[in-house]
Amino acid sequence: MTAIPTDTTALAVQIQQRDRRAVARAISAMEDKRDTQRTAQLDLLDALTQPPPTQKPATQKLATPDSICIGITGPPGVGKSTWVAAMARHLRRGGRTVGIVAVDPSSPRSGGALLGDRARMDLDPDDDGLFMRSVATGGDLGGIASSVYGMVTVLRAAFDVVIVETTGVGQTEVEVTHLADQTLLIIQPGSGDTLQFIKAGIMEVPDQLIVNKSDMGAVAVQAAQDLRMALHVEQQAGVKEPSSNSSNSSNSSNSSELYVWTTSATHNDGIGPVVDAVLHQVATLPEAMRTAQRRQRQAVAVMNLFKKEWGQRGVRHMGGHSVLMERIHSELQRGTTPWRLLQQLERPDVHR
Ligand SMILES: Nc1nc2c(ncn2[C@@H]2O[C@H](COP(=O)(O)OP(=O)(O)OP(=O)(O)O)[C@@H](O)[C@H]2O)c(=O)[nH]1
Ligand SMILES: [Mg+2]
Repeated sequence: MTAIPTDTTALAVQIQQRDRRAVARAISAMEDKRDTQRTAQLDLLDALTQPPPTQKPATQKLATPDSICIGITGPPGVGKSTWVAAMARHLRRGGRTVGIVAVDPSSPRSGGALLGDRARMDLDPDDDGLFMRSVATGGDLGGIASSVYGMVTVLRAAFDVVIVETTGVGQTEVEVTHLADQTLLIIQPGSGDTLQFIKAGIMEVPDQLIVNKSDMGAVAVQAAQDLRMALHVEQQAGVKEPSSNSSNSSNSSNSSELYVWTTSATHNDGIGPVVDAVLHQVATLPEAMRTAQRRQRQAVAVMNLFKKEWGQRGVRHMGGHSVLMERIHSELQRGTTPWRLLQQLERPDVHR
């Protein structure tokens, strides 16, 4: 296990200067679940999100709000990793640095497959502006969700764009998307996924819908049409019956804003326009809205992580869902970082 050095401020500066070894070390340390590491992890995350003391070098960045985090999700095998690689190449061509966390549900251990992944994804192993790390979940994404949160913060401090790939469309994958400024849902033509997403209410989640493997021809065109139709129907229903779920209604995305793209990741077709549209949308969002949106997503993420740890009993102990949500919101508003807040909440008996 990699430990964080006691001088977290120095490590934070190295990360902000994109020192690869520092980034790799901090990323590995975020996976360390030992209590003894907790304080150092929190100190580092704080240091990464506070303005540096003086004389900021040109390369130095803050973890927020400069950088952009994009979530890529979708069922197994739809081409997410191929898509992420094409996206990374596009961003690098445009001069943006890129950090990638690929959450892998099948791999039994993390990190080791790093170089293999890079080669498999056809990414330049010597490119200093690109960093990639695979994270194994051993099938339990819930168990590592908070580590991924930390990793994203580290990468945000070092790179212009951070991409998080998660496989699946279950509750936890959706939760991970709360880390992101935008979430892209990738689906496979002809798989029947469309129907599944509508039934599962997943349509609320993504900011962009992508039918990949457009090189498959008619079946891809059909899948895109099905999705557009489904969105139209959902939109109509939404007008008649507004969502009563508060966490959904405040989600920035809604079906009327969604656009269905078709791409081919292997043929590098159609990816650039999606990526450019995403960057444009995030960049042109007024600062106040962006802050509000990020805070809302953080609040949902904190609530979900808290529930995962303490269950409904924990929520009741904190005075019920709405009291707890209100507290989370006001703490975030006051500038408490999500991980500090989570730590406070994780010890409800001490902090009440
Ligand atoms: N025809 C076609 N095949 C593609 C396309 N994109 C990806 N593939 C293929 O689909 C397979 C799965 O691709 P990955 O990128 O590993 O898919 P993934 O969604 O990351 O898979 P998991 O991480 O295992 O869930 C590979 O054989 C790719 O070559 C595409 O646009 N067209
Ligand atoms: Mg993949």
